[in-house]
Amino acid sequence: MSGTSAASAAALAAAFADAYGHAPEGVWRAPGRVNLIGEHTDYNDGLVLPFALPLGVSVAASRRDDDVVEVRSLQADGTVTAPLSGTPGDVRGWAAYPVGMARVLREHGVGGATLLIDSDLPQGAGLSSSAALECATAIALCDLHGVWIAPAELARLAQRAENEHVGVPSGIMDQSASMLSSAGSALLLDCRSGLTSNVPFAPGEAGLTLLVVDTRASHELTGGEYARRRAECEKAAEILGVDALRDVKDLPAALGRLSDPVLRRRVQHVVTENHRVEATVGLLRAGAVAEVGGLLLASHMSLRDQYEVSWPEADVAVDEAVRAGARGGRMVGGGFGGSVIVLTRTESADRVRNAIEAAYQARSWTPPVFLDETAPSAGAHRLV
Ligand code: GAF
Repeated sequence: MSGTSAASAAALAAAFADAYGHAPEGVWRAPGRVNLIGEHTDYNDGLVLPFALPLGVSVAASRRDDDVVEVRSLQADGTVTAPLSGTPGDVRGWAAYPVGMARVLREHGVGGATLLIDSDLPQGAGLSSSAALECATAIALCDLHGVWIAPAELARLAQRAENEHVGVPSGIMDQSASMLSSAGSALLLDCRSGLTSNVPFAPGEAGLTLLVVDTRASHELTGGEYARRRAECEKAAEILGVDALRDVKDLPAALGRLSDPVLRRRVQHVVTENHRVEATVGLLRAGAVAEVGGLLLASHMSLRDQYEVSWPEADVAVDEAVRAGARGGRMVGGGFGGSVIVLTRTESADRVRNAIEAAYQARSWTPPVFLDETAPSAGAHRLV
């Protein structure tokens, strides 16, 4: 039932009353995201350019005064009740995100709550359903308890909840996109300084469409590959004597100093990806949206060949899209499953979709799902 309308908020409030026997005090919502470009750069102190989707997570909630958080979800069975004083690992699965968030916020004077969660984000599609869940919970809890925390700081606390209470060493991109995005723009975030700037992104005005394709190969950050990439980047930075790969200024010289070919490939990706973010921002600000397609494609090839995080369904979707006339495309998110974006002229969008579907069918893969709504949307906010 999720959605941004007052009607869907009212429906969630009614479901809360059914579930718990009293009305909620409000309904809050936080979006999922697509990352236009800047992949695996956030934990290297680099640049990212995500935007928020119209899809997201809504939370109906009411305060409690017993330092307990009680959560239910319309997408899962059962109720999870956990003390705010609990320890990481004592709650597992989807409930670890809202419970972890509540526990982190407890240090800031936020108390317990009863929550009912609803999501219209596809699970495992790499569109940041976890960050949306954390951020919707965060703004609900802060509002309920009258605690004001700046949105950028809330994004950092949400990242901490995921790192410490779920055990996923994610960077700051997804929570920032969910908290800080504005409608009609992508969010340029400098992950070192925390500075942000809105970059207008309206492909429709240029006769273009950005397709978001769920490849139906499920994405999981809890697997070891994401943590391994982070460790490889930290090792390379240490060998190169820099705080983070963001600081590599002379790429050929840096590559010459690394004897391990794996580390060379990782550094090559991170350094060139930061350049691609800067180039994308320049093109968007100059009104040259169509030219971004080549950078998306370069990003995809770098993620596939240098960073080695792509997957067959993503590679086929991008290849077929380009063959059918798209301007470019790339995998988004952590990798090993999830979604792909494709930038195409609107008049070619059907041909591109058909080409991807036909390629999947020819391989007997689960059909891809094309998201209907992909317009850059507002960050986390209260619905009612
Ligand atoms: C995942 C992480 F959560 C982000 O922090 C980011 O590192 C991304 O993978 C890769 O760019 O979404």
